[in-house]
Amino acid sequence: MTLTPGGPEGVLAVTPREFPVNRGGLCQKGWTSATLLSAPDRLTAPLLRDRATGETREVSWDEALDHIATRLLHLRVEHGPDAVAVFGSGALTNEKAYILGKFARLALGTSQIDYNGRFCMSSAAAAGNRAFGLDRGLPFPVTDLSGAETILLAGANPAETMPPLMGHLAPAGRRPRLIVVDPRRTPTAEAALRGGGAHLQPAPGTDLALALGLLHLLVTEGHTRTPRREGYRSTRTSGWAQARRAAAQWWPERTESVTGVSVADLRQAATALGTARRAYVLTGRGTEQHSKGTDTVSAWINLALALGLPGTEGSGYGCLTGQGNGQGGREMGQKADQLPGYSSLTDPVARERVARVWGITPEELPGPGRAATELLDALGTQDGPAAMLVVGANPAVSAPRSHHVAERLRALRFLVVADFVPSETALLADVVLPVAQWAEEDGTMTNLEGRVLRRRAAQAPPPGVRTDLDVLRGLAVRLGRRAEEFPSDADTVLAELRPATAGGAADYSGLDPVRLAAGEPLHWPLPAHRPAGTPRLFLDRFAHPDGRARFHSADHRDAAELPDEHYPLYATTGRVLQHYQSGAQTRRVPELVAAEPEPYVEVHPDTARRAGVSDGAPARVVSRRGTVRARVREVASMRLDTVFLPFHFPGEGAANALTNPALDPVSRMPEFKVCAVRLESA
Ligand SMILES: Nc1nc2c(c(=O)[nH]1)N[C@H]1C(S)=C(S)[C@@H](COP(=O)(O)OP(=O)(O)OC[C@H]3O[C@@H](n4cnc5c(=O)[nH]c(N)nc54)[C@H](O)[C@@H]3O)O[C@H]1N2
Ligand SMILES: Nc1nc2c(c(=O)[nH]1)N[C@H]1C(S)=C(S)[C@@H](COP(=O)(O)OP(=O)(O)OC[C@H]3O[C@@H](n4cnc5c(=O)[nH]c(N)nc54)[C@H](O)[C@@H]3O)O[C@H]1N2
Ligand SMILES: [Mo]
Repeated sequence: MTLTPGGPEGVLAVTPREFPVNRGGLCQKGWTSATLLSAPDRLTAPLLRDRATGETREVSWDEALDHIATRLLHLRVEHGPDAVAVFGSGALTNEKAYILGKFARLALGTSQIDYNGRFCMSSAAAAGNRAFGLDRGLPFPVTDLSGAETILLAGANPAETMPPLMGHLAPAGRRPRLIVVDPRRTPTAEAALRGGGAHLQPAPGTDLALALGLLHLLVTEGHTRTPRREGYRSTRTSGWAQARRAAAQWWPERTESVTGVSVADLRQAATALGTARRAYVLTGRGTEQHSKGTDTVSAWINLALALGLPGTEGSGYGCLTGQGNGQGGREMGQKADQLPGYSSLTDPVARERVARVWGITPEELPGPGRAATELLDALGTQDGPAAMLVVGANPAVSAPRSHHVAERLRALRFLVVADFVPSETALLADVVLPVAQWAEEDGTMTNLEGRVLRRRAAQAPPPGVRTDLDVLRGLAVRLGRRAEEFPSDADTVLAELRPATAGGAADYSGLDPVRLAAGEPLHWPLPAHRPAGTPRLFLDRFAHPDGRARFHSADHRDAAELPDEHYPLYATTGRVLQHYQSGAQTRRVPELVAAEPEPYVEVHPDTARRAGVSDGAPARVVSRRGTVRARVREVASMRLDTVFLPFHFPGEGAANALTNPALDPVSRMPEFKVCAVRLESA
C-alpha cells in the first residue's frame, strides 16, 4: 500500500501497491483507513482526568509523563513491581512490541505484561508449536496456495476478514476446491460453493468432533494407506497410532449427531481431501476461540499430517493471522511468558542472551506473569495490579465478559491509555496519551508468511502527537532508566532487537536493513548465516529436536457452556467486512458507519418466529453474563440453533457482554465463539 497526498480534504489517499499477498487489491477498510488520520475526535493533547469530577483537561506532555511516573513509582514502592501491569497489542510494529516488553521488564520490573494477541491466534500458535516445534502462520509463501487441488478452511471468513487472500484461494480460472467449515453460510462459504467446493456447517464448538470424524473416514476409506503417506508418517512424524485410535471412535453417524454435518457431506469432504495430490488445511479464529481451541487446531493439523501435507512442496497446514502485526506481535516479547525472538521467558539461554543485550543480569529479568484474561480479571483486586498501561488495545469492548472487564478497569487506582482516538478503554483512563498512527511512523511488521515488511512514515503526526516509542522513552527516563536504553527511532530499535532474537525460533539476527529497504522477500528465521531468510519451512525436517512432527491426540469435549432450557441457543461472534475489531477505528469512518451502522443479530427466520421477533425488529440477546440489544437480521441459511453477533459495537450492543471467559488450558484463549443465549423481543 502506498500513501499519496490528495485524498478528500487534502488528507492522504491510499492506493494499493502490487504485492504478492494482496495482488493489488484492498478491502473497503483499507481504502478508507486514511480518513482516521483526520478523525474529528482524534486526540492531539495528553488528557488528565480528575477522579472526583470525572472531568478531563488537556495538559502538557511534561506534566502528563511526570504525573504518570510519580504515580507508578509510588505504587511500586507501596505494593512492589507487580502492582503495575502493561497490556500490549498485535497492532504494534515489531519495534514497539519489543520496546514495550523491555519497558515492562526493565523500566517497571514487572512480570505483569500480556497483550490482545492472547485473544487472537494463541491456540493455533500453541498447536503449531506442539506439532511442528515452531509457529509461523503460513510456513510457505501465500502464493503457493493457488496451486492446490483442495483447500480445507476451518473457522475463517477471509472474504470479509482478508479479502485479498481470496485471490489465492479462488483464483480466476484454475481454482482449488474450497471446503469451508463454518456454522454460518458466509461470503467465503458462498464462494466455495460457487467454485464447486463445499460448505460444512457444524454447530459452534464441535470442530474437534468434525476433524476426528473426517480423520476416521480418511482411514476407513483407505486414503491414509498410500505408500507415500505411510512413508511420510513413519519417517517424518510421531504419534500416529494414538491419533488413529482417537479417531476410530468417530464413525460418520456419531460425528453427524454431534456436529450436525451430514454423513454424505462428511464423505464428500473426506474424498476431496484424500484424493487431492496437493492440499492445504487452513484454520482461523472460528476454530480457535474455544476452551478447547488448541486441541481443536491440533485435530485439524492431524488431518494434514495423516495425509502427509506439512513440510512438502505445494501442500501444508497454515493458520491465518489477524491484526496488522499479528505474527510479529507474538514474537517480540510482549507476552506474559516470552522474550524477544519467540523465546521462552523460562529458558536460561534466552534469558542470558536478552539480559546481555539489555545490559543487565538474567536474575534482573522478572518471571512469567498472568495471561490476558486472567490479568484483566485480577485488576484492582487484593493481589492483582493496581495500575495499568494500555498500548494498542480496547479491552473494555474486545475482552470476553466485557462489562466485568470495564468494572475491573475502573477498580484500578491508575489507568494510562495510549491511543489516537478516545476508545472506550481510554474513556476510563486517568491519563490518555495521544499517539501517532501507522502512516505517521516508521517500523516493521511481519505478515502471515513470516515475511518482514518495512513501513516508512508518509506524513508527520499532527502537532502535539508523539509516537509510542517516544512516549515509552519519556516514561522510562522518568522511571530512572537511561535514554539510550529506550531508543525512539525505529531503525535503532530494529538494530537492537536483531541480536536479542538470535537463536530464538523467530530469529531476526541476520535481517539486513538494506535488503529490507529494497523490498526483498525476507521470511524468518533470518539467522546471521542465512540473510536471505526461509520462505518455506520444514521441507527437510520439522523444528522439534528429532526433526519429526507430532500428532497430538485429544478426544472431543463439550463447550464450557451448552444450550439448555433457559438459554436454548448457541451464540457465536465474529466480524463483518466494514468494521475492525472493537470498532474504535472504523466507527469513526462515515462510509463504514453508513454501511453497517448498528449492532445486529443474525437469526434463522423460524428461530426468530419462535422467539417472537422478526426481521428488523429490536431484540435482546441474553446470556448468563449480560444482555445485548441488537436488531434482528433474518438469515435463511443460519442453523436453527445458532445466532451470530459481530463484536464491533460498544455499550448495549457489545457482543462481549454475552461471551464466556472460559479459557483454553494451554493457550489461555477465551471462548469467544460459543456461549448459550436466549433471544427475546425488546
Ligand atoms: N473486516 C475485518 N477484517 C478483519 C478484522 C476485523 O475486525 N474486521 N480483524 C482481523 C483480525 S484481528 C483477525 S483475528 C482476523 C479474523 O478472521 P476470521 O477468523 O476470518 O474472523 P471471525 O469472523 O472472527 O471468525 C471466522 C468465522 O468463524 C466462524 N465460527 C464461529 N464459531 C465457529 C466454530 O465453532 N467452528 C468453526 N469452524 N467456525 C466458527 C464464524 O461464523 C466466522 O465466520 O480478521 C482480521 N481481519
Ligand atoms: N466476541 C469476540 N471478541 C473478540 C474477538 C471475536 O472474534 N469475538 N476477536 C478477538 C481478537 S482476534 C482480537 S485481535 C481482539 C482485538 O481487540 P482490540 O485490540 O482491543 O481491538 P481494536 O479495536 O483493534 O483496539 C485497538 C485499539 O488500539 C488503538 N491502536 C491501534 N494501533 C495502535 C498503535 O500502534 N498504538 C497505540 N497506542 N494504539 C493503537 C486503536 O485506536 C484501538 O483503540 O478482539 C478479540 N475479541
Ligand atoms: Mo485478531
